[in-house]
Amino acid sequence: MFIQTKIGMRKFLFFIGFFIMAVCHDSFCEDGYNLWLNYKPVNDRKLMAEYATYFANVEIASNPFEQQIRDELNIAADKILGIKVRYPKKFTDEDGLIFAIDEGLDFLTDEGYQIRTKLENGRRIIYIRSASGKGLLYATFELIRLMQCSVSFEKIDITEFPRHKLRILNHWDNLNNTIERGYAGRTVWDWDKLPEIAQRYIDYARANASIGINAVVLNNVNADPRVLRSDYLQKVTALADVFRKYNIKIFLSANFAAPIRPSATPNQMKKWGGIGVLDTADPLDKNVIKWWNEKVKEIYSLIPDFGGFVVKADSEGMPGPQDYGRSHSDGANMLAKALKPYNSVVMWRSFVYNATTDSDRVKRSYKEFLPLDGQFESNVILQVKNGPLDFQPREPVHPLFGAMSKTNMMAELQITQEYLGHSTYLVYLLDMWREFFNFDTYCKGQGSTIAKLSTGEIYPYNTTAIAGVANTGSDQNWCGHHFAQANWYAFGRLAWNPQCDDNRVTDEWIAMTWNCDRETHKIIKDMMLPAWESFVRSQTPYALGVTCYSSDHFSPDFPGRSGRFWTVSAKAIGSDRTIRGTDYVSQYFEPNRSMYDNINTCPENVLLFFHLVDWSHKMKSGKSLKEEFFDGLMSNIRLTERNIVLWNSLKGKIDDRRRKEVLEKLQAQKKASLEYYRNGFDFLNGIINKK
Ligand code: GCW
Repeated sequence: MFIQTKIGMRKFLFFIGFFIMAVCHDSFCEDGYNLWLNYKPVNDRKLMAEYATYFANVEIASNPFEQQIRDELNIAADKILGIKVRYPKKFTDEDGLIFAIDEGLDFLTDEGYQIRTKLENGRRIIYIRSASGKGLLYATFELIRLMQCSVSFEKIDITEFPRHKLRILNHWDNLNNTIERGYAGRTVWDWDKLPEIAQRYIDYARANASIGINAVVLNNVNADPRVLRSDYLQKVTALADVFRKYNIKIFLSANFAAPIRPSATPNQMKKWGGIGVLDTADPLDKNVIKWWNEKVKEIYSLIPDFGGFVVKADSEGMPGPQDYGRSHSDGANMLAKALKPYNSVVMWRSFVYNATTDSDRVKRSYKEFLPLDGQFESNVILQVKNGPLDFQPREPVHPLFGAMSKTNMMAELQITQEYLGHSTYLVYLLDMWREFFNFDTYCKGQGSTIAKLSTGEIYPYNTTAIAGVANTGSDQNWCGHHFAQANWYAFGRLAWNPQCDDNRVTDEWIAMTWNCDRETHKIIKDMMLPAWESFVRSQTPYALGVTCYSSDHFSPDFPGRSGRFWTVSAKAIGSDRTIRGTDYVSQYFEPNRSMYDNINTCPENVLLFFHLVDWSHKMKSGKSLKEEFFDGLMSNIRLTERNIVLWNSLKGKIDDRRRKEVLEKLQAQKKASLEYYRNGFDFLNGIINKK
């Protein structure tokens, strides 16, 4: 009876709290800053009351992340439930949450966790268990996510663990605060003010932790060597101190020529010079080796859990071992040896396309790296872009995946929409990454998918990792476009588990970000899902290749790109990469090689990447390539017009500022799509009709 009254009172207070919150809710405050951690009362009051009962009785085992767990529970309880969390000295005999360390769960790694509801003596206890505090931190965000998605706590039974050990955001951020291929303002790191800490760093770390990202490369792979200078390392240390609290490790992009003396004309790339006093950066030179060993030692004295380096070498003007007649493995191994005593890694990028290697650009990276298989130190990871060309809207999978069996490999995906309409277009990338992970390389027979390779199920990589080039910046909403936040979110969830349920990921993001009713949710999803495919059909039909302008990677330039990345005539369009052409197809395992080689078995979505196809070629739809191609060119216009109508139908359902900002983006997208269409249509149609 006593208990019943107490529960009744709690419910009463809860409803009062809810009422006050609902009245005070100011939709004008929404600016996207909170991302998916946009804690709001959920629509179902009964559920809210249920959640509230648990938060009155919380016990957290002592662990290094205890404070962050408490902070997060407190924020969520305050904003979602309008209550304060109670942490009684002694766990009471009511419903409650128990966060416990259970070393027996180490088979889930130290980041995995279980969340289970148990009925004990007529009350419900939710046990949140992990082998370490890291898992408890991730479980906390999961628990909050359940509330944001209106899932009842009555019967939770969740077991989770990450499939990649390192889940990394690569920032292409420069020390002058600009971002290469960034479309959301300037860098989040205020290099001038650091080591002073800003709230934004903490919120950035929270957002990443909430989706399981546990590593960050702070600076551009086109690396300014000064980031390794002692004064910059102080700034990096300050960020590391913040991020550590959220289980995030810091990595740096290292300029291979850092040991040499500064250049008299510090310009860019090779002309930068280094930050040292040497005349060479030859990886076999003993002074160079000594320089790196000392630099690494200095870094670890400041950041004991420093993650390691990422290196772009001998690529697009960046210095590298080849400048000294050495190989990629010589270069990578020298750095790897310096890092080995600290158990950390070098992520060596495979993005090279030296013209002397092969006349077909897409063949070059494979040809340079495959012969080095087996020559890399065990703490080197080869970081390979998803496709062989360069983050195109659609490309086949890079053939190095699966081909190198004695080298740790990791994928580099691009979250920032360099070739996907910047932050002007609404393009949801989950399906693109799904296609990548599902690809079967056949390297060890059927079922050798990228998802399995990447998570170390096919070859026993020493470390598994995945990187996404970040789309964050100083814009209030972090990503420039409110919908671009979805790509950051989806990347994190895929990095955690590449075989996650896509539908669920999308639904979670919508529910957590927009806090909307069911109908609105459906419309938002409907706007997102077709966007990637539609973009491909308009800008890289059938994986044709680059069609955008060379410097901005946004404006249309079909005329300028034809003859370079693909060919077109009145008769045909595409690239012949078959055995009879550049023989790129032979970089794939069978049966992929034969499948791509044959125009009848080559999947149509990559047809023009592999074949030079007659305009009159009959497609599976029954239409000619020409008909389908030109129809597809219009799909971005059609989709954008439709999305504008859908978005306008949500007036009154979406908070004002975000609604207006998205509408402005959609209108800009419509204008840009029209321009793109005209450029493609006029040029190609002109060629076809040329007498
Ligand atoms: O996609 C290209 C970009 C460059 C980038 C390079 C790379 C960081 O246009 O801006 O440089 O790839 O990945 O190294």
